[in-house]
Amino acid sequence: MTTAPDYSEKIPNNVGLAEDRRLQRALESWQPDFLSWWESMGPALPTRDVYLRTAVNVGREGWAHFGHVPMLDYRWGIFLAERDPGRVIGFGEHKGEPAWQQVPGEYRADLQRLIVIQGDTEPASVEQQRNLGAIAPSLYDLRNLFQVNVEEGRHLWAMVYLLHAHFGRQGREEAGELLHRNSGSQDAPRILGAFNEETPDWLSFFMFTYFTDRDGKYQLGTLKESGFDPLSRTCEFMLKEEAHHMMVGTTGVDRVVERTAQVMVENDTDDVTALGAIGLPVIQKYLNFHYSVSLDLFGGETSTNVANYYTAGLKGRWLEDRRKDDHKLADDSIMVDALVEGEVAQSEVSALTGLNTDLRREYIADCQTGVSRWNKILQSAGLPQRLALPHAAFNRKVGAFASIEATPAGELLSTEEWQRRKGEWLPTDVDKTYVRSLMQPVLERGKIAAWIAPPRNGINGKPFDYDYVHLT
Ligand code: BYC
Ligand code: FE
Ligand code: FE
Repeated sequence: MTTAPDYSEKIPNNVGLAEDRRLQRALESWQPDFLSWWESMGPALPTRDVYLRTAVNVGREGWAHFGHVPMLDYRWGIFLAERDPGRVIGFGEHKGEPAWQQVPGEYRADLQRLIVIQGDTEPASVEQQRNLGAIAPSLYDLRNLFQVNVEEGRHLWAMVYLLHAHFGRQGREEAGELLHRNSGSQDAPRILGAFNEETPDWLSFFMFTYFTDRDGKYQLGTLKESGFDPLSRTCEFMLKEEAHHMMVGTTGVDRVVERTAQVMVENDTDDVTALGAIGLPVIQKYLNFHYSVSLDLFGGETSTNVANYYTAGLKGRWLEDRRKDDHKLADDSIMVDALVEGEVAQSEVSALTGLNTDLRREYIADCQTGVSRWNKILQSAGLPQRLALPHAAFNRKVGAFASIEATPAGELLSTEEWQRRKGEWLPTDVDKTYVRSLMQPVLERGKIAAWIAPPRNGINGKPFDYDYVHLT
C-alpha cells in the first residue's frame, strides 16, 4: 500500500489515483473549477509566496513539509490515513462487522448527505475569510490565515474525492454544487447557518477558528468513527490539520485579551476604546455570538437523523472506543436541554435521539477550557473581570430554544425585550465599526498592530519576525 503521495502527479494523493483513470479524469476535470473558485472566492490579497505547511505523508512522523510557495501552486492533495486491514465497525447494529470499503446501498443517501454537509463548510469558511488578508495585524497572522485557508481548501478536496470515488454521477454533481453555493448568497447560500455569517475582522476570525473550527474538530471526530472506512480515514487525516486551526483561534483570542489587559492596567481604566485596544465587553459580545451560532451547528438536542446515523454505523460518538457501554445504546437514556411548559429545563430522552446533545456536551467542555485560559490572563494581570460562555438558550436558531429568547444568564425574555436589549450581549454596529477601525494592516516584517499582543512562538521554530509572507 502506498502512503507517500506522488508529487509528480497533477493531484498529489496516496489513494492510487494513477491506477483509476476514470476517477483521475473526473477529478482532473473538477480541478480547474476549484482553481477558478479559489481565484474568485479565495484570499483576495495578492502575494508572491507564503511560508506554508503542505501535507506530504500520512505517517506518524513528519507528515508535513514547510516552505515558501505561491498560493496558487499549493499542492492540494488527497490523503487518507493508513488503512487498518483488520478494522471493524465500533458501534450501532453492525458493530463488530468489518468496516466497509464501499458504500452500502441502503446507506448511500445518508452518507452522501453527511459528506456534502461536511464538504460545504470547508469552502464556505474560505469565502468568509476572503478579505481578511488586507487587514492582517502581522505577517505571522497573515501566514496563519492563509495556512487555514489552503487546508480548508484541501478538506474540500477530501470530500470531493469521496463524492467522485464512491457516489457516481450524483456525487459528481454534488461536487460541482460545492463550488456553486456561496457563503451569504441570497440564491444559493451555504447549508449551515454559521457559514453564511460574515467574518469581517480579525477578532471574528479568531473567535471563528476557536468556536466554529472546533465544531469541525468534533464533527470530524464522529465521522472518523464511521463504518465507511474511506470517510473514517479521510477525517482522521483532516484532524491533524485541524490542530493548527485550533491553535490559531486559542492563541489569537489569548493575544487580544492579553493586549487589552495590558492597556487596562497601564492606564488604570476599563475603557480602552480611546486607547486602541478592544474592550472586554466587546470581546465578550463576539464570544457570545460565535459560541451561540456554533452551538446551532450541532443540530437539535434530539434528532432522529443522528439516531439513524449511529444505529447504521455512519456517525459515531466522540472517542467512541473510550465509552464504557454496549455501543448500541438501544436501552439507554440521556438528559437533554428542553423547553418544558415554556421554561428552560431538561428532559430525559433515548440516548440515540440525544446524540447531538452528547457531542455538544463534549464540545462545550472543550470551549470552557479556552474561557478559563483567557480568564487566567485577566487574573495574572490583576484584573477582576472575567469572560464566560453564555447559556445554551442564548441566541439560538436551531433546537429546543430556537423559539424563545434568553439572556446570556439563561433568563427568558419577551421578543420585544430581546430586540431592545440584544445590543448588550451581541456586537452592535457601533462595536463592529470600532473593531473594524482598528484593523489597519501591519504587513511589515517583525511589526504588529497595537490591538493584539505578539505570539509567544513563531511557526515551525521560526521567529516572529521571520518573512512568513512575501507580498507582491
Ligand atoms: N443550520 O435533525 P437535526 C467544519 C438542519 S464544521 C442550518 O436536528 P442533524 C468546519 C439539518 O440539516 C463541521 N440547518 O440535525 C468548521 C436538518 O435538515 P433536514 C461540519 C441546520 O441532522 C470551520 C434539520 O435542520 N460537519 O468542518 O441531527 C471551518 C433538522 O436537524 C443546522 C458536519 O456538520 C444549522 N446550524 O444534525 C471549516 C457533519 N443544524 O434533514 C470547516 C455533518 C441542523 O431536515 N453533518 N440543520 O433537511 C451532520 O452530522 C448533521 O447534519 C448536523 C445536523 C450535525 C449538521
Ligand atoms: Fe476543515
Ligand atoms: Fe478548520
